[in-house]
Amino acid sequence: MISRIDLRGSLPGDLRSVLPRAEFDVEAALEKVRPICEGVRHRGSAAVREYTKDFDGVELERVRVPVQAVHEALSGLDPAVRDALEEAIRRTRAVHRDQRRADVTTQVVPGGTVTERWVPVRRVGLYVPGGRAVYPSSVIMNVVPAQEAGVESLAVTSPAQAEFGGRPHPVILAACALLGVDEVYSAGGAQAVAMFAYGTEECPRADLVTGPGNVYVAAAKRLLKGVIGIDSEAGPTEIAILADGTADPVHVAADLISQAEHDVLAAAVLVTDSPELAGAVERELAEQVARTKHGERITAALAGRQSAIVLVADLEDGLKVVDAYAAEHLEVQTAGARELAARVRNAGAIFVGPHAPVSLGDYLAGSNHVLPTGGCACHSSGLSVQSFLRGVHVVEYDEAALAEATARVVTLAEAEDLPAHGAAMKARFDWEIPTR
Ligand code: HSO
Ligand code: ZN
Repeated sequence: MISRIDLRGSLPGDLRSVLPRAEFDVEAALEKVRPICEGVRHRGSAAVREYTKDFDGVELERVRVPVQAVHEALSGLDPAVRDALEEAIRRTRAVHRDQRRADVTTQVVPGGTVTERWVPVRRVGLYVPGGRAVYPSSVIMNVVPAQEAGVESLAVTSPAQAEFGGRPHPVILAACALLGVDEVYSAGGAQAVAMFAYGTEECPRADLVTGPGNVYVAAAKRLLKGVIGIDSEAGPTEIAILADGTADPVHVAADLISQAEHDVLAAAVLVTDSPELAGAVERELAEQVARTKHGERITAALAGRQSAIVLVADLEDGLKVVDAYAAEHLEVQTAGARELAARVRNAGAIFVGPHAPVSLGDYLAGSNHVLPTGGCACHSSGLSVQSFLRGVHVVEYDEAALAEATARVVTLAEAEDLPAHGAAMKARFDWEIPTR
């Protein structure tokens, strides 16, 4: 059910081109989302409601969920789910609180300082997927870093669900209530991103939108980037496992299956130097998938071109492969896993050793599960407090420090043929201003 790629000979120069990857064509979706975004831009809430009717089959009177309904969702919440959500919030908050940044002042010269001031984005819109996937855990992963960054105004949106009276899933509402967020909208897809970008009668515009979604959400983010800030485009989920003969095939197979469960486009990639492990994992996959609830979806994901078992000559080559792949999630299940994991450059998050499955990170490790996909882990980070902060340089020089800098500024300004720049310096010291 899963294909093999044999790289035990010499590794190809362009490793990425031989590694599997999901077909996630954001470009192709752009033309579809463009009129939707324009509709919301010009017609506001009426357009959001119209698209919600078309795509989600729900007729909304208002896009915003009444505050009372958000609070009421808590009373219907299963106590065990509440306990688990609360513990997830506690751990996630502990990790993200430590990511806060202090302002840093550098004394450049006597009398001259530059301070890097970290300022939270004022208002953010957080997208929580809905439909087949109901992710209250994603509410936590978006809201907690924004709150810890000091974001003042937070709105959550999630697709309208016909079976819940047109509102997002009640556990999503309950998670919002637990986090103290009561501004929630029943909107998904491109129209939700456009609602945050342009604002509507019901929803004031936001400065930034974050959170994972489907290809239309990704396309809307690409289209509206600039009108609104975005985190990343987030494609289908990915797990890569770097394992040797010491790994337990039962665990490896279970972890591959766990992420394949998300989507037929989800990617599960095992990179190993052990043909024995490869064989054992293949047998385990067949056995475990037959027993699991979403077998069909998982089989499609494992059999898809985005998933594979990659055989390598040794773990050194394995490292090169996982770096080239730049997985959203990487597990290292080898002897000396810690040392090997420390040498990985490209991964959204790294799970070290036999006791750190991705499922732990999806819910309760304290780490964030909104992570770069599609190879973007070589240049981007997962969601964090930093995602909601902007660094602002604050420059303070006294008169003597400015005087000392003047000659060099004038020289550089003249070298760039921008004499008015130099003049702005000289003007402060009664120097002759050249006219041209
Ligand atoms: N693995 C997903 C997150 C998630 N898993 C939510 C379960 N619920 C992307 O990191
Ligand atoms: Zn997951």
